[in-house]
Amino acid sequence: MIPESHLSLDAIVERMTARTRFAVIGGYLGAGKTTLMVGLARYLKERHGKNVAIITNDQGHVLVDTKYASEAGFDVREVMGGCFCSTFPEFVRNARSIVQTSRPDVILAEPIGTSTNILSSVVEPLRAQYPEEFDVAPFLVVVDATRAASLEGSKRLIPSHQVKEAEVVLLSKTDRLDAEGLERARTAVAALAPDARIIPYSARTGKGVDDIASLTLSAERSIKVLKSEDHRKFAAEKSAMSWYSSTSKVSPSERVDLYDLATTVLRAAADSFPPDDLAHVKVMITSPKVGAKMSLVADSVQTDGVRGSRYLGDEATLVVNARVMATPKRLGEVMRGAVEALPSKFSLTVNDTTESCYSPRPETPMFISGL
Ligand SMILES: Nc1nc2c(ncn2[C@@H]2O[C@H](COP(=O)(O)OP(=O)(O)OP(=O)(O)O)[C@@H](O)[C@H]2O)c(=O)[nH]1
Ligand SMILES: [Mg+2]
Repeated sequence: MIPESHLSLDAIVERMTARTRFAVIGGYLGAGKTTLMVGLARYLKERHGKNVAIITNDQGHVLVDTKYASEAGFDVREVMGGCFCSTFPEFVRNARSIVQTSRPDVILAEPIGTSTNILSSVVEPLRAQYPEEFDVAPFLVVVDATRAASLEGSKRLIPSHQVKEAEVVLLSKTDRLDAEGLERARTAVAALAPDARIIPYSARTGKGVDDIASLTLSAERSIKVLKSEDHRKFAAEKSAMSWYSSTSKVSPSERVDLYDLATTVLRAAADSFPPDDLAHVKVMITSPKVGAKMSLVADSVQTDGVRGSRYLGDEATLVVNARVMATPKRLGEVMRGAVEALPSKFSLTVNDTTESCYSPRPETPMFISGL
């Protein structure tokens, strides 16, 4: 972006009164929302010179997603304490504050992965109530292409409901599928959202990211109207899931392999719960010199990013976020146990751990259309 000191007065006024392009990127836990937001933000900055800001959302405590996006160098705001739908004023306050402080060309916002009725309770109110401030892009929903075929006939209501809300479906992880698998994923998505455009992409290879960037920068607006589903319908599914988040200080006495450290925590989750119940477990380790982030989604462990060397020699912060179909008691025991057991497996101490573990309270959406 051209610095304000190099612009004419007219250009400064235009920039100050211009509406900010706004894209809400929904989709289920582990689908690939944060990876896409950070990749897209980088792409828009490097290829198009655009300044991008990010809003993350969760129930509470320290978020791996926020740390990951901040480490990538973007202005990030967190909306905590529940879904954007029940914290809408805070969501808008954050968006306005970002506009004031970093004047982004684009804001990308990620609702919690179990969010429902995002089109009617967030995207619609945003475009209807703030038309002079925000230019709202079609509602984008990320769907994990490797799991799309199982949407049909699944007992779970939330993932397929999210697809039905989409104006554009972004099919992620296509690098892990052959042509036949991709076709199956497309067919499954089209059956749920016949009116939605489908853009397959891979955050790994970059394929398709240019199409998403073009859409993000286009003048295309969100127009879809969809009757809200009764949010009580999803309550049991949401409350069957627990949220664990913790931060700890990790001090190695000898150098420790970051992959081994992160994998040990993920392995404890993988060994304790069936893959279908493991929505998303994330581990991030950061110190001034090094950083690593790894994730477990169902039975798939992936390294999402590394900074510096793969060995940790100095004091670091360890953040663990786990979203699992289990009771808070059981999830807490497993994840706390995994962190507490680290000193018995590596030459390090773990101190100052803070944690939260609970099943989210039912949400109260502020705007419900057509119930
Ligand atoms: N192979 C592959 N992996 C991907 C792709 N996109 C995301 N991932 C991986 O999928 C996992 C989950 O990605 P996230 O971006 O954290 O998913 P999310 O939707 O933000 O998840 P929540 O915040 O839990 O709702 C990570 O291990 C990513 O590296 C992709 O296109 N290809
Ligand atoms: Mg995320």
